[in-house]
Amino acid sequence: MVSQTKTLRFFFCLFVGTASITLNAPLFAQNFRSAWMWKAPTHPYGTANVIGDLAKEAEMISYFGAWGFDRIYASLGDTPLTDPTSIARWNAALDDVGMDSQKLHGIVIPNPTSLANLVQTQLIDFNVSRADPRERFDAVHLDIEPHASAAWQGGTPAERRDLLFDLRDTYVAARSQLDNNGAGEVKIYADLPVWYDSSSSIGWLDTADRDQWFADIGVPLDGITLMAFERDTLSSITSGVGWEVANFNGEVRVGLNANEVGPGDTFADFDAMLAMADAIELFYGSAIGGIDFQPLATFTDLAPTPVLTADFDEDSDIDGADFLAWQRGYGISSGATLAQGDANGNGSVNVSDLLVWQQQLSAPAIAGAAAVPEPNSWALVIVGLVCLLSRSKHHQNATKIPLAS
Ligand SMILES: [Ca+2]
Ligand SMILES: [Ca+2]
Ligand SMILES: [Ca+2]
Repeated sequence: MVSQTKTLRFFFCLFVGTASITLNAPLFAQNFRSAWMWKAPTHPYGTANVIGDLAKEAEMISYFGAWGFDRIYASLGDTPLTDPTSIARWNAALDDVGMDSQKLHGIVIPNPTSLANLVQTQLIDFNVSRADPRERFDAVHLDIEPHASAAWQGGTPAERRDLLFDLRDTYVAARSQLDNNGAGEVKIYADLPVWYDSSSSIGWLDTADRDQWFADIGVPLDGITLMAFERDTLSSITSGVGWEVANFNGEVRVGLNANEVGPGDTFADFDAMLAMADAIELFYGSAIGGIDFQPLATFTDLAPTPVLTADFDEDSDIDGADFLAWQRGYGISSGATLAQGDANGNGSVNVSDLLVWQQQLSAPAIAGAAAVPEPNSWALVIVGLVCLLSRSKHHQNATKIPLAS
């Protein structure tokens, strides 16, 4: 009992000490990357296998940090109805590390009424029921592909243009549904192929007609991701996305296809795809919002598994000394080392690194590790810390996403 009391007093002092560190954390230092996280029930990192499993959720979010993700597009279906507790936890955990949670909808035929109903029942009802804003979705992410429909493939150019106006009206319906039902703060992002502006297969009346359509979708949408698929040079990608980057009124990101990696394919290997992502970001700078990978499942198969370690002092255990190293380093936004508390190797020290420490403390995996004291007490400290640190998050979000002009 004596040792337990002393231990608790020690943690209490730690907690009080933490309150004195700055609450204005610097910007989350990273590239701006993301991926489409589909249900993928046969893949360990499909939402079907991650959401609802606390340990896998935390592992996934630590990996997001290591890969430089600033948001995730997750296909969750009606899980906000069937398992709201897990969705709330997932959204809050992403929020705590400065990531946006975007609810992904993959649809072929644009339909304003059915999308408005989906957004109402699967997102708005959930969001308005959560008192804690950390638990809410930040955005709807729409992957609507009329060009994949039979109507498009068998249609005339004029009929394809009509389908794109249905698409525009579907975006507008989602925006109205959010605005009119207490969810006006929720953003909308959409995926587009790179060629809607340039293909003669679409019966635009003239360039003004095309320009007006893009201007129209810029009203309901906050941003678009242009799917630059089957293009293996920087110049072929910039020729596909350049018009939209210059003209779309909102954020533009570029999507790369992780399914096009291998000998003889678009990218010879994973490193070649990442090098292209770097080249695109270097070329456009802040004129684009970032690079997205489709899909997350394949991306994770290709990417080296990030090394996550919370043994910051490298003495082969995970304990309070490592926590203190993290606490001293907390807030470093770039160039952080392991010794400073960067558990996921992304150069910054934040709650994501604390989650790694928490996981490894409660499940010590290092050979010869000493007995770990009082994980429940540590959990209390973490709960308090996460509450404190999350207060600064919305300040970060307000400034972190560059907009195309
Ligand atoms: Ca284009
Ligand atoms: Ca250690
Ligand atoms: Ca880190």
